[in-house]
Amino acid sequence: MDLRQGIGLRKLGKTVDEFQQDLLSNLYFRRGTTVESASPRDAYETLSLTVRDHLAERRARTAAAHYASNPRWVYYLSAEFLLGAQLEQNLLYSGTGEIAGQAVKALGRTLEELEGLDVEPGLGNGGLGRLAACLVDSMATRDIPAVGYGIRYDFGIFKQSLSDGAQAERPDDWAFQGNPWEFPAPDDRQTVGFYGHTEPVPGSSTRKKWVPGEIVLGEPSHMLVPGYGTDTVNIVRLWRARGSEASFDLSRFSAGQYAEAVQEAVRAENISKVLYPDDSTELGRELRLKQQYFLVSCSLRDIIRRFRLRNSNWDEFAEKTVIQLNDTHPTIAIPELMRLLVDEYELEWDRAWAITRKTFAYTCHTLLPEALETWPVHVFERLLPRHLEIIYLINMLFLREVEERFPGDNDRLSRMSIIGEQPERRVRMANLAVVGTEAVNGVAELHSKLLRETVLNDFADLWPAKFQNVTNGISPRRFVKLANPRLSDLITESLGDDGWLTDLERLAELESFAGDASFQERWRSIKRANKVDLAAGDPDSLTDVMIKRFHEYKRQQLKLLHIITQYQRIRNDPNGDWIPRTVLFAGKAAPAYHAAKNIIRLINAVGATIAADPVVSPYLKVVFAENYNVTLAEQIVPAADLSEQISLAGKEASGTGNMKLALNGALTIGTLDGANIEIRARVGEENFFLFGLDAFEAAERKISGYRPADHYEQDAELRQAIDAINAGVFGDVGHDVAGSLLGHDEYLTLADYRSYIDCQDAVEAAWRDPDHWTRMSILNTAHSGFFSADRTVADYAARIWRVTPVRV
Ligand code: HBZ
Repeated sequence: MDLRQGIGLRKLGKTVDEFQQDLLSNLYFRRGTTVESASPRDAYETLSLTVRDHLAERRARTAAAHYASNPRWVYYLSAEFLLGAQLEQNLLYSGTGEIAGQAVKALGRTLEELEGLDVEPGLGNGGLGRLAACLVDSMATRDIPAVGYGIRYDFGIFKQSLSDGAQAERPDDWAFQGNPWEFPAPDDRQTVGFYGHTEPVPGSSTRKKWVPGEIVLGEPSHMLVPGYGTDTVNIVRLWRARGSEASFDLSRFSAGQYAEAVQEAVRAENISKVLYPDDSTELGRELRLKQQYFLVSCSLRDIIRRFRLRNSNWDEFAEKTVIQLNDTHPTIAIPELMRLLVDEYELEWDRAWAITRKTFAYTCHTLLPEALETWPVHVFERLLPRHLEIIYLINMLFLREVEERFPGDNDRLSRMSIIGEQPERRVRMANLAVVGTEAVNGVAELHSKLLRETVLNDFADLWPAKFQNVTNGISPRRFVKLANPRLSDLITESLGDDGWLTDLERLAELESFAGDASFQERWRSIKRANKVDLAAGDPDSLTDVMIKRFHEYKRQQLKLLHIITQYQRIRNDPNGDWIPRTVLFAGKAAPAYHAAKNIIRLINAVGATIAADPVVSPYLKVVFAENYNVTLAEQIVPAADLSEQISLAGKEASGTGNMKLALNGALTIGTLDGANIEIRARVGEENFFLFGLDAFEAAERKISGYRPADHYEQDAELRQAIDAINAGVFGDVGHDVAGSLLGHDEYLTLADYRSYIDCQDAVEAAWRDPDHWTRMSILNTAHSGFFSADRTVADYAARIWRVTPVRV
């Protein structure tokens, strides 16, 4: 029987009755229960499976179309995917939302209730992980044959709560009750080696035999990634580590040594146990390197398996395959592909190297030196002995190339070497990623420029054409349509159709409504209704949001100084004409990042002091929303009036929250950093609140001997704010924060304080004129269409991947 005939049995475009029949059949046969005894969880699982069936049918047709056309593939390798909640998205992308809403009544439930049971897989830290999710969404939407590869962590990013104003962490056992969106694929299991030694291969100078000392199984499952407005359904394949059968020691178990009997299996399974919660520092833990190699080894073998389904000539590999490395985390893929080609498939080194270099591309997401990954050579050597040998050979040949171009320039050689020598020998993953790829990109214009001119300057000298910019983007489906249905309806009504959802530049058509009084009135009432839904504070107050990971470079402490200044101003003049403001913070700090956690404590202490103050509390409220994640972002973003993007210029690679907020009509107060620059250029200088040093001035300030105390001494309001912290006005927390500001102030918070405060005053002046503010808000939405991830993906496709879409 032709399997593809069977697929037609489940026809699409169902009526409510048919959908209801499917629900009941799934409830009986897949969930094994009845309407009468179904729990809410049963109903949720049943609905999810029914919606999933619609996508599975499209998935089957996509796979068939891809197989038939043997296309060039994009493989997106990422240690993180922050996919967000699935049910609401899949209802939208499968077009079943309306009938499902009717049909679930048969189960005695509402859609909202069941959506509330959908748990988001928190398999990422922040921007980098969410970017991966937005890009796979847009690849499917643009019909690009693509697979995302990642790790199926048992525990995602920790759950954050506040305990006496301090961050507390709990594990995130996200799939504890099962995950209806996931398809196990046990047939595609892989085995991965670690440790051991290498042996020479007789008659070959480059080939080696690696004899691993530990073997781990990689079990794949996948989540569906539907495109919007097209039939394509791609997948994200996630690997989970398992002990092999041999890792269970039956004889020890029989002897009553239960812990010892499973210790090898436990070791294996620990590889995919938990996501590392550090987003901008590298701890250099061996388990982390193990995770990275586990992801890479499983994924590359899978990619090769897929290649060989339709192809046999290795010279076509790089034509049929492009592998995008999401930061350096999967960079061991470069020596791993060399190992597979040279040692296992017996290609000549030069041929293998030509293929490898043409296959990979690398995206860098940072400029912070402490975020650039390096591994001690001795750790690498123990865990991946063959890979280290390959890296040495790659490095030797590469340095020979550099020496030819820049004879006698030994400083350059040591800067560019893949192996750093000081203070200990380390493998520099960014250098390896640049040497082993065809293209390197930053994630916003300024970031890409600074990469070329600073961190990767030597490499840009050698290979100028390799360096590109691809400005980040976000999914307009998730972050406008789903997050902000009221605004979406108004946009669709005003533009005449919903084509903007896949052609976001069409939002520019809103410009003609920007000055229209009745349109403005509707715009304002939508924002107000979104604030009522969020219920964070008075919906008529200026809702000022700072939502992102806590990090000193992002400068939540600068926002805090503004809050304290405002508090003191109101106290000094209780009868002043103050503008009510709700300041909403949300974000997690890495559990070991004490300075960031101190800032969280101080925010909550200041918030409590203000709440208890009858003079100030009518005008100022500080809210800390716990456990920031994709779902919470979808609730906060539509309600924001003001978007805080206040990192020290030159430190935030791009930012993507800035794009989500601008698209939803928040005005930005921000520095000339990351994508803020591009947002400002598009929405117009007059519709953006700019302050602070630029990246060049900031760098100069540091070089010329920055003294934060100068600002403290010269600015009375700043001094009063810091003195209040030190005097214990907000309790006994805050000494550390104040101490680090006055001590070294690594991120020039005090240098930007005055400019920031004055800019906030300009924000309030603008807020006093609602028509003016609303006009600016509309223009922000109208001119942010560029920041669709569909555009980002089109850029990658045209300039880096060189792939063409395949229509299903
Ligand atoms: O990537 C972020 C950048 O800070 C942000 O500016 C940019 O918009 C975004 C997408 O390009 N970087 C991260 O989110 N980085 C991480 O989450 C990270 C995670 C694990 C690490 C290092 C960094 O080991």
